[in-house]
Amino acid sequence: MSARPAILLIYTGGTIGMVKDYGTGYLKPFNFEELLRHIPELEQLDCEVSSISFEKPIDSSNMSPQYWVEIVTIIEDNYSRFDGFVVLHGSDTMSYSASALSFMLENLGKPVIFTGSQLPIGDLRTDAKENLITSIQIASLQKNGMPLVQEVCLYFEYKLYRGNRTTKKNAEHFEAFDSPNYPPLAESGVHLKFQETYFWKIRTSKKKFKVHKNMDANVAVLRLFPGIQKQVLTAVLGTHNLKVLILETYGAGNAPVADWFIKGLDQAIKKGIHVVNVTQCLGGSVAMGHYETSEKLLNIQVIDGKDITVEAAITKAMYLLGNQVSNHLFKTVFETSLRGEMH
Ligand code: ASN
Repeated sequence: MSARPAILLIYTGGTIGMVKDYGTGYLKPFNFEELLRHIPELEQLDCEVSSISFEKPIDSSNMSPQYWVEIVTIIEDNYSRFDGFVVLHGSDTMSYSASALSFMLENLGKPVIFTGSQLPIGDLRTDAKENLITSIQIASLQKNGMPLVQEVCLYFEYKLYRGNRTTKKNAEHFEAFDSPNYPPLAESGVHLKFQETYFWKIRTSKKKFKVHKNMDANVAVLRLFPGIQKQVLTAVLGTHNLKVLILETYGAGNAPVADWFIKGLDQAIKKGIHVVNVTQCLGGSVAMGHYETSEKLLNIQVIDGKDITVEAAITKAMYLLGNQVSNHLFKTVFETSLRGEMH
């Protein structure tokens, strides 16, 4: 290891590196060298910054599990040579990617910090510089010769969050993310203040780093709404090869008690489809059995998503399916916190 921490910047795309196409008026990604040209401040940081870019940077609305594999492979190939990683990513699906990587990188002993921006780096009022510079600083911090942060995080607008606890909450404000069920790991003001008691590293530090690349995307999400029709449920559950259905329920995990609804789910579960109960509320937790309207879900063995975000639930499902967790263990493993994604 070099005396100055070595940080690898991984550029995937997103608004941070976009320019306006004057022909069409749309924002589209441009190349990484261009992006770096806008941040001469990087030279002043007390670490060695190297970079690697997707061959074709993407708007993160085009994100997919194949790209997650590309990112984790870059991290795997460079793991021993770098002290920390900063992933530049579009904000639209950043919470999905940060959640996915938290599962794909098991026993991570180094920081992987996702960041991006709401305005392109070339814009006068950009939020990109602060986000990027502070992310690199956080990634380079050491304590007793070890990286201070040893988990997948998301840094945006002065706050460092556990990545798999975040959700994008605003398309306009610079404060685009929230972590409704878990406190920020750090806040950046005049000083960078860390809340180390909330860090995840304690449970992982002694075990060997392992990268998982099989993500099985045979999952679906169904958000309940008053008036939902039977044929909608039937159509979703009839999806070819469906293995996990994430059910976005009301409040503390409540759902209609109508026969067609419960029977439909029950039959699907008996056929081997896993149904996960996640609340559509921004904050708080599922508490199955608390109300009569969730007791039936409990009885038919619906999985308790507790206080997990939908983003983390989807990517956790893909990860568990990809790792071929057996059908009879799936519920127990899903209900266990693997990377601090649920209580
Ligand atoms: N559409 C952009 C993206 O997610 C939004 C952003 O980065 N602010 O790539």
